[in-house]
Amino acid sequence: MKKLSLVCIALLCLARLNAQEYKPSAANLKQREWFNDARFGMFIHWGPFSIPGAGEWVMNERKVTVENYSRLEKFFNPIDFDAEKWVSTAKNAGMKYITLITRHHDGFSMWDTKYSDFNIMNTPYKKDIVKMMADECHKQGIKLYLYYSLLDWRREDYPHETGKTGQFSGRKGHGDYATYLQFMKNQLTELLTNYGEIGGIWFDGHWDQTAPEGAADRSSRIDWKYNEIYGLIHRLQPQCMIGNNHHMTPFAGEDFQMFEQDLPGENKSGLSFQQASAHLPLEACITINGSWGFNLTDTSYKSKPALIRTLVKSSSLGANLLLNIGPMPNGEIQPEFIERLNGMGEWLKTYGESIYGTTAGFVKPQSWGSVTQKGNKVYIHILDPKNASVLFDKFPFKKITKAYLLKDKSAVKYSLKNGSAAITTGFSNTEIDNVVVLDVAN
Ligand code: JFZ
Repeated sequence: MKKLSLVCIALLCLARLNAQEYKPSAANLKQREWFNDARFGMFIHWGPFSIPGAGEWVMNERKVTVENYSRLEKFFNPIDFDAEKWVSTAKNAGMKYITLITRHHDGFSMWDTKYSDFNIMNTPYKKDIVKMMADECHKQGIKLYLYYSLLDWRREDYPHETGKTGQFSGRKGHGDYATYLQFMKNQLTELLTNYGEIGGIWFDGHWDQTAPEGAADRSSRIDWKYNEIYGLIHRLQPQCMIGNNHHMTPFAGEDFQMFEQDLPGENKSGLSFQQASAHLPLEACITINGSWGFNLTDTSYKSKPALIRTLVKSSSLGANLLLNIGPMPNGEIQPEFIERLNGMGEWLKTYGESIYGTTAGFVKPQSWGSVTQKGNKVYIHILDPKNASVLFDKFPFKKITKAYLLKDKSAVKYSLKNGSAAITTGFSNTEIDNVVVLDVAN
């Protein structure tokens, strides 16, 4: 009996260890570093859901049955899609990677998959979007990350009975997670085998099986068996970073942490009660208007200055900004998005030094602006130009050897006494961000 319980305890410990112990490979750590330096990426929400022009949740929101939704397959014919244009748009915006929807909750696969008929090859378009994007990204030196939904509003084997969403799709059968899991593994194997190097997989949909964000108990109603999914991904492509938009503390096996419509540590969306990880790379995904997928009536576009300030603020919190576009059903990106992206790229030509490769500032964002750092340089981003000066009570460096505007290198007045630093600003201009560079030493 005693022996048996000892064996049980040993087995339990082993199981715990297995669940918790995850040692990222050297290639993975290197990719995380690259990601941390990248700071700016493009999220692309696109697929047959773009056709109704009502966002990517249209199937659920309009209570469209699987049968009726399937009609979209015959309409999806994005004749104006041009991978070269999309990737250069991202590149011109100063973005370093693209996160592309491969399969959203509606279950449509944007690539030539053997495991579902509801895919791009069965549309009039008949061309593998993921392949075209992967080839072009590799050609232009942009890393490709893939969004993959864990939740499916269409498949019978997805555990839909316990799902929070997808209840109006007309499914009658019983979910069967074992076959659904195998399906996901098969599809992920395709994505990680046929499209060259993939920067990461961006999972989403876990929350379909939990109480809402903010609830005390967010445990999942199903066991997703992430160790099997994550193990497969890291085996196929060790550098491939795994992130999961579960809005919780990262699980073992995950390589970055994302925040949805929020900067880390803020919870304006009501989706981000989780704390920012102290050691994993962070990413904030944000929309340009209020929608992820193309929305014909959503004209609430954030201004270029607002978007630039969000990029600055996320950098100052040590996070990447994954800025979303929802291209139109014909494959074109709407002019309001292009205009803002180009504007951000222009700004980054001058100010990129204070964004790329930086780490979080020694202080959190303040009412006047925020701070990023790189080596012996501290970048003070004065986002509110009304401020006459900026004070740091506990300046963490012993010396400031020089202070100047990043824009034109013109000198800026400063003082450093008894550990307190003051930067005289008082810029009477309308700059989006007056970046003051401090050369510091210890
Ligand atoms: C998820 C997706 O549902 C959405 O379509 C988009 O892809 C975004 C990036 O990620 O957003 C969510 C996730 C959870 C909830 C709402 C939107 N939720 O729990 O209410």
